[in-house]
Order: sequence, then C-alpha cells, then structure tokens
Amino acid sequence: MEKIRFIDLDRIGSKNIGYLTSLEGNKNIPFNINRVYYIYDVPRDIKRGFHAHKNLEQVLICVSGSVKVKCFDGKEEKIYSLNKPNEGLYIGPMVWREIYDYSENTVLMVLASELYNEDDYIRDYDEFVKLYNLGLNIDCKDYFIHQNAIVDTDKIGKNTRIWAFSHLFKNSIIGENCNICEHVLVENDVIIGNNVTIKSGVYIWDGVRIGDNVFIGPSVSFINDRNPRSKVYPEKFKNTVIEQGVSIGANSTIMCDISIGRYATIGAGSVVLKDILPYEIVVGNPARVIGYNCRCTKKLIFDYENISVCECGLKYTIIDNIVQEVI
Ligand code: T46
Repeated sequence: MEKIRFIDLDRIGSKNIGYLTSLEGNKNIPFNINRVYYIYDVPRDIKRGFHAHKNLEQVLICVSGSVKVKCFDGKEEKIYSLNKPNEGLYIGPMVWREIYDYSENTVLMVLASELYNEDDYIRDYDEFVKLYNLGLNIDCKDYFIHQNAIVDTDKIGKNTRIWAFSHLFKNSIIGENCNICEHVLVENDVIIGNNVTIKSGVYIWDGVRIGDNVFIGPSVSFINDRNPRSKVYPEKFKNTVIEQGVSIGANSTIMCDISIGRYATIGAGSVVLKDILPYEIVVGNPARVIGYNCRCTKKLIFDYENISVCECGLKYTIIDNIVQEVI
C-alpha cells in the first residue's frame, strides 16, 4: 500500500440536482475514522504543516477551493494539488508535509485515524531525517518479539530482539539490531537508535532519545520531571539525549534536560545531574569527571602537548577540558 496516494470518492447525483459524497471508515476511507477537523480562512501566503506523524493516517479532502500539499516520504518529494471535493489524498505515517497556496475560499477537511495526540507529531525536520537514517521507514517485520513481551509499536528495525515481560508503547521507535532484555518499559515519546543494548529493569520514559551503539546497564533509572507532583503533568516532558556510543553502568540515575556526549562512560551507581561532555568518564553522586576514554573504552592519557594516541590507533586532543578526536 502506497504511503501517499489519491483516493477517488464517488459522487452521487447530477449537474441538475447537485452531488453528494459519502465517507465511510474502512470502506472508501482506508481506516477507522476517529477524528475529523477542517482548516479554513488561511491567508494565501501562509504555509502550514511542517511535520510528520509517527503513526497517524489521514485523508485530506479539499471540499472547497484549492490547496497544494508537498510531501516527502524519506525518499522523494512530490507536490499534490487538491481542488475537488470528490478526491482525497491519503497520507500514511512518517511523511513530512507542507501545505500552502490556500485559495480564498479553501476548506480543507481532514479525516484522521486517531484522536489528537501531540506525542505522535515529529515537528523537527532533523529528527524526521534521523529516523530515516535509522532505517525505520521500512515496513520491517524482521525482528524477534518474545511471546511474553507486550509490543504495541511496529516501528522496529530489523534484527532487533525484544525479550519477555518488556512493554513497548505504541509510538515508541526502536532501531535495527537492538537487544531489549527482559523487564524493560519504553514509553511513547522515546526514540532508540541502532545497535543499542538495554539490560533488564530499565524504564525509559517520554522524552528520552538514545543514539546508536549505546549500552544501558541493568536497572538504570531515567527521570523526566525535575519537580514531580502526583497527577500534575507538564505540557511536554523534558528531553534527555544519550549520544552515540555512550555506556551507562548499572543502577545509575540520569536526570532529564541534559545530554550525555558521545562515547562517555557513566560508572555504575552514578547520579548524573548535568551535561556530560564527549569521552568523559564520570562516577559518583553527583557524578564527577575522573578521566577520559577512547571510543574503544581504554583510558586516554594526554601528553604535554595535549595529545593522546590510544592503543587502538585513534588520536585525541584536549583543549579546555574538552576532548576531540584528531582525524
Ligand atoms: C495535517 C494538516 C493538514 C488540535 O487541538 N486538535 C487537532 O485535531 C489538530 C489537528 C490540531 N490541534 C491544535 C494543535 C496546534 O496547537 O491546533 C493547532 C494547529 O495544529 P497544527 O500545527 O498541527 O496544524 P497544521 O495545519 O499545521 O497541520 C494539521 C494537522 O496537524 C496535520 O496532521 O496533515 O493539518
């Protein structure tokens, strides 16, 4: 099934008496219709959209006037003109859309498969592109789910394994070749890259972003609210970004609204309250820097010229306590 396509809708009637078009979920509309909204009185020079949806399916019908819809499905960009009340444009999940050129009398009606849910939106273009780079655009069923896991998402890359008693929520996104061990919970607004290992007893809450090749040890705790109160919810949870190649030791606690730089190592039991820079090794509560490591995990020793060459051949320099690879 194509991700973007026109749907011809029947017209009942004639020129003399006028026309009627009827829309029925799971019949001429290829999903159960849970929401209908319409957009109107849009000034001509205004562009809307600029987002994709992780799971939502929609049919756009220009019931009056005309409008253009530019879609990018991760591979190609195409412009669709809508100007007939008996023509729908189906747009599936993971399509970036921009809607523009609204004529004066345009009414754009949209039928949606789900109720409004801001967590389903990807409003950041870079994040959208990253999801494609993770290979998550594929309709891939080439992964393993243990029969005792609850997996509500199908955005899972190939060769990923999800073990017993784990629960992955519907909008979560998991890359290729990951190992999600027993007793792991993954909420909706979570993105996990490729080659990630998540050991048992880890709960990954809304707002956590995990890059490629990350290791998360057993019982690591993430926090997504600095000032929690029971039954009081922020509009959006703060993001926590774990960059590629990071290793987090068992039982560590990671505060939200921080990032852990690439290839950093967090010692077991650390409590990380602020940003960690790339290649840093941190331990303790609150976590403090005790050194630097190579991508390969060996400790880096810098000479008087601030250069370190690891046994594995990679070379680094350190300037103002910030480590950089020398290429
Ligand atoms: C799409 C195009 C054609 C709601 O409260 N309920 C809703 O059902 C929707 C769709 C939106 N909103 C709120 C969320 C925003 O604060 O209305 C505001 C504007 O929504 P948005 O920025 O999403 O509007 P558009 O015109 O950019 O995009 C909308 C749909 O979101 C999108 O899926 O394809 O219309």
